[in-house]
Amino acid sequence: MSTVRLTVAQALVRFLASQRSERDGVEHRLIPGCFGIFGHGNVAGVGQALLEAHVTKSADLRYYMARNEQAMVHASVGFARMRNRLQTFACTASIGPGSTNMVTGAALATINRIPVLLLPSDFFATRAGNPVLQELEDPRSYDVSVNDALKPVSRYWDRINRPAQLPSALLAAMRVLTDPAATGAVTLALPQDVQAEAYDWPDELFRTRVWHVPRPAPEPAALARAALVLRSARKPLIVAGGGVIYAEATGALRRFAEATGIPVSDTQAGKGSLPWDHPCAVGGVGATGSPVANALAREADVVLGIGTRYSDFTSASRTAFQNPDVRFVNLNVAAFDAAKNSGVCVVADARAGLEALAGAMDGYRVDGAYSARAQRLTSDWRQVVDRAYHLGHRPLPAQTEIIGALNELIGERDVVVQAAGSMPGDLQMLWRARDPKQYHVEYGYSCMGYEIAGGLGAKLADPGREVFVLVGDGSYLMMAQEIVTSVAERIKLTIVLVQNQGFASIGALSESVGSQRFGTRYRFRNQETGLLDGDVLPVDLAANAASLGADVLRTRTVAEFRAGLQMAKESDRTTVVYVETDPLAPVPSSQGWWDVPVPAVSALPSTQKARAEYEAAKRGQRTYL
Ligand SMILES: Cc1ncc(C[n+]2csc(CCOP(=O)(O)OP(=O)(O)O)c2C)c(N)n1
Ligand SMILES: [Mg+2]
Repeated sequence: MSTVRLTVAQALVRFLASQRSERDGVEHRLIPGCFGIFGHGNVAGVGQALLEAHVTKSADLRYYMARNEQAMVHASVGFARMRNRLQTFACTASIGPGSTNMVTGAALATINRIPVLLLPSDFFATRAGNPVLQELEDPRSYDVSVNDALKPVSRYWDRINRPAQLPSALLAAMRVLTDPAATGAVTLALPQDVQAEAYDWPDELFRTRVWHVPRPAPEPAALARAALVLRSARKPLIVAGGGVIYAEATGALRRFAEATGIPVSDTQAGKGSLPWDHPCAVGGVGATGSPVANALAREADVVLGIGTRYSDFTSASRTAFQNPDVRFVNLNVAAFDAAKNSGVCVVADARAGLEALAGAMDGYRVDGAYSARAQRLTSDWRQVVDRAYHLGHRPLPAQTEIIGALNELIGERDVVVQAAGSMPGDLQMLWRARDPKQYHVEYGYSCMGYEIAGGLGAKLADPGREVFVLVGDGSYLMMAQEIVTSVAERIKLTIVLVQNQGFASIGALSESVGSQRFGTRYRFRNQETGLLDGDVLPVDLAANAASLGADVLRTRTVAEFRAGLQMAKESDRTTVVYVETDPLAPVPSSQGWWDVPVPAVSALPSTQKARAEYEAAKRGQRTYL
């Protein structure tokens, strides 16, 4: 057996550069690059290995420097989501805070079922000279490290205490990254001393390896059970989730919907599964969905969930589907999701499953009156959206007008990126998606701070598309620093910075639960009331963005905003289009509910009133047993 002598980190880099993924006969680099921030934990290990690979051309793994470790995980997720989970990035971080900064990113990746490879550094395996700077000491055991915090948020987690452990860990990591049912964050913790240790590696470790991303077909008996239930349906509704898009099943979905006439609603991850103006498209479903999809959901006798995990937003906290006889048929690559709501489980790839289901449903078509009702509701709703897009709200524009302006300007293949605040809800309700990759809203973790970093990854994944990041002032304040990375790498983003002086979202939620918008505005502390309801703060986020190297366009009216967007689109530099909006401007109602418990006892009349409404709404909650 011929071997090559390399350090653990050098072997890791060489291995990662040789991995490929394949689906439908098309191969890709599985891990085309590595984000990182160096510290004493990785500068001489993984850092040296990346440098040596570059200088000696022994491995091709480009290094991208991020400005925050959480953000580099977000960027990797943005990248992997754009590439339909067939490719992702590695992320190297130093010991301690660099590594724990990745915990939030890892949770986001795992919850959204998006692959990302995390390489946190760890304390000395030999324990020579411990505690090393930033080491957590647990008096009960030296076998504890802060990287253990990554265990519950990783789908595979390992620590490489000896070089010989590396090959099996690497193979397990690649298997999980490329398994659509198991994927998420994968963590290989790398002790600082082990990274630099040399070992004689078998040549075979570095051969090109192709990881086949499967399209499992449904079991015939499961397919028959699903078809039996679906054929009995008089008012069926499809819920299209992210799995439809990741599996590139949008064409199969369109054909299935056209053949059967079943209306198609979508989730935050599934929006764009059908173009918004397709005759079968009825918009977003659930707490922030469209009233069209929600009206159909209320009556549906069979719900066909495809690639959805039925989050509380999708099910309106289990109030969306109110037909007492409602049954679920769930097509999902993960058995865990397929089994939800006591559904008929069809464990399969979304595309393979839809194609098989189309065959099994041959000849079935929904009643003409049902389709006509869906279309009537849809055309009424379109007028509501048109009005929200052109509200003419004064003196500050409404957020719905900003969304409308962007929707009308964005190119067919361009991408909008968002994650948290009041925008995901407004977007799910109002956005007219034309392309399956256009609507990039991270709503599994709804993580403030994903926007700019995730947008960076999305643009890196597909430089031919314009990427428009929508970010609220709250999210911007949490994580704007990747503007610097975008400038340094010349990865152009258009960032729409929506300033409404605080949390419009949680403010409205607070009011609805009787908490009077307490603590949701960015204001001076008022000496009279003792609350944060004083004057507006002298904060200038546009100036902040300019200081990070972006071009900045300050706009005040919708007309100025439209002109600014156009200029930003034509520019080849990262541009922030800044606009102030009215957080209290009206938004159409989704007719959906979200379960946020209101205190059962309170001295505040606002809370008591909200509690009464809460108890009434709670009675509509179903168990779907
Ligand atoms: C990291 C993180 N912390 C807290 C929250 C809870 N949260 C959801 S939206 C929101 C406010 C967002 O403010 P902003 O970005 O200005 O958007 P707006 O609500 O004003 O549209 C908060 C605090 C979250 N989603 N993510
Ligand atoms: Mg805000």
